[in-house]
Amino acid sequence: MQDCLFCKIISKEIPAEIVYEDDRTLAFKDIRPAAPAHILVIPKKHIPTLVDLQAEDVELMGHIVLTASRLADKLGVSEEGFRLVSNCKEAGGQTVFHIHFHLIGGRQMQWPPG
Ligand code: IU
Repeated sequence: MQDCLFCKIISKEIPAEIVYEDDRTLAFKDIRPAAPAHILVIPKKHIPTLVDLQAEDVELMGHIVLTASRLADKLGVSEEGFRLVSNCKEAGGQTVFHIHFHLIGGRQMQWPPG
């Protein structure tokens, strides 16, 4: 999608610190890390929000969660644990409208989130 920041990262028009890539997924370091480890895992397919998911996206979403889990292991945070979170629309705190999962780790998380 033309005006989507994350689509531009996928097409390499905008640089990012990419930590993993395959045919369906990209993972890169968040520019404003909320913890020692903060990676964004995104589908290459442009889907604006979780509300826009279709039945055909089930396998893709499973692939993203599995990718995040494997990355957590690679980052060394799977032993102590981590958080995988996706914000949806304004009230959910979403600021970039291309589905992404925050993989956050390396410190103790609190609940409930703000
Ligand atoms: P959010 O859940 O939509 O708020 O998350 C968007 C994230 O994208 C947020 O953590 C930003 O720091 C991050 N980000 C980025 O990594 N690179 C960018 O160029 C921009 C935002 I703009």
